[in-house]
Amino acid sequence: MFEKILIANRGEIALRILRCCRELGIQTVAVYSTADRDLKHVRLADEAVCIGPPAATSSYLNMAAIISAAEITQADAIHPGYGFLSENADFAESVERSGFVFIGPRSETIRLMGGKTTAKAEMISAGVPCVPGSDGVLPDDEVACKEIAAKVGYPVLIKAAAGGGGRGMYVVRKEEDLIQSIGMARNEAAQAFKDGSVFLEKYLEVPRHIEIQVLADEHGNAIYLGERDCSMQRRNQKVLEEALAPGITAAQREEIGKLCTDACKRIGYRGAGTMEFLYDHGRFYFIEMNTRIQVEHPVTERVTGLDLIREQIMVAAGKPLQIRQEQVELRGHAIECRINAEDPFTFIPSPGLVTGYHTPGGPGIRVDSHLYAGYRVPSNYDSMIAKLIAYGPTRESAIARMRTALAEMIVEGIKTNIPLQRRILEDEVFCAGEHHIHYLGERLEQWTAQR
Ligand code: MV4
Repeated sequence: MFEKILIANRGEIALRILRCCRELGIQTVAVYSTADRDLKHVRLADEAVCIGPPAATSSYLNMAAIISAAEITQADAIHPGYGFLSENADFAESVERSGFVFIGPRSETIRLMGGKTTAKAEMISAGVPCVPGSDGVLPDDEVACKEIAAKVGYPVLIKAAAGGGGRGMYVVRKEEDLIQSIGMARNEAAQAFKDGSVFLEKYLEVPRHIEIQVLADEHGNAIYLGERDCSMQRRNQKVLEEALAPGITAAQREEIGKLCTDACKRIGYRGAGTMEFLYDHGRFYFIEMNTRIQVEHPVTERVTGLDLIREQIMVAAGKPLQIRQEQVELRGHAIECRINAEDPFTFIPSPGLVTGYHTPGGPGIRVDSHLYAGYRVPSNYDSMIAKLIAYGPTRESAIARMRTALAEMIVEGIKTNIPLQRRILEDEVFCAGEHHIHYLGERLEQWTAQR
């Protein structure tokens, strides 16, 4: 087992990883920017190394600085958390070449899954259902593009092959707009990702966003840990996630789960991963794979009883998975509310000094947060300050516990989105489990108009 792990992240996930290392008897190295000297995990870590100024590009995205910190402290492995360098294949490769273990898949796997068309081609080969669309990237020939779109059927969605996070996507509803939209998508992709390749898919108008959690080791074992519904989002930022997804049957789960683990075995996947799907009219369509631990992993931990960070570390150390698929029991329902330092209705970030902080508790409540009274939320990073997770034997009981927890939680000195989360928990469409990816955006327009 590793003796020392460097945590290449900040905030709640850095603390989450640190706690796991403590439990496993592994020494920890925190790396931090000059804006983050007072982070809770920096104080708790066995060693801490300052890696640069506040701007993420100069610190948490500075590969050389992080690898130097690992060398100086003689760490064995690097845990990248989520965001920052977690899905950067070049970073994973540098980590490997410098003689450290990257806690995640092999760099080649990250590269393969990082390309949307390459990932999709792998999934098609593995028999995983995908959204109908172009066979790989679109050609330059305009007539050929029109033929492809006509065959797929309008509306179509143009996406960047190298992209992520929904940038540079264009919905095209009729042939006369196709070529112009492809041109705009190419320009945006070339700008943002230094690669202007685009592909197209049938546009699904009102899908749900459901993702399957997988875990694989380097000995050819792979298991699925049920799904999460992440449809409650705004501008590609998830707001609330839950496990399991409302309305998905055990038979559907087993079918899609098996396909996902087969795909993992095919590509020699290692570690924790998430296959993202759009769910529409009772069917799953693969869109992307995330090769990192995700923000919303606690809801899966709660319904499975597993510690996903622990599993990531074990698998990265070369240990075979100790759990077989038949032993995975999915029990009850878990909901996560992301608590952000922002205005609850304008979404304008609200960094600053936390003057008072009280966390909720009681049965089925978990709070993952690095906050404490006296902590100053810096303006340089993501505004998420806490994750509130409520569990109950049923979805209704998890909702009831989450309402109680949100009412109990106090964060003073800064604005938070707790009032927004409380409204969502009272929303009849959410409570019926009938929301989709565009629901929150639409509902917010109504709430804003009412004010
Ligand atoms: C789609 C789609 C509809 N049809 N693909 C957005 C981000 C990227 N990860 C994939 N995305 C979408 N792909 C087809 N063929 C709608 C979206 C989409 C979306 C997906 C998941 C979660 C939130 C979303 C918000 C807007 C659009």
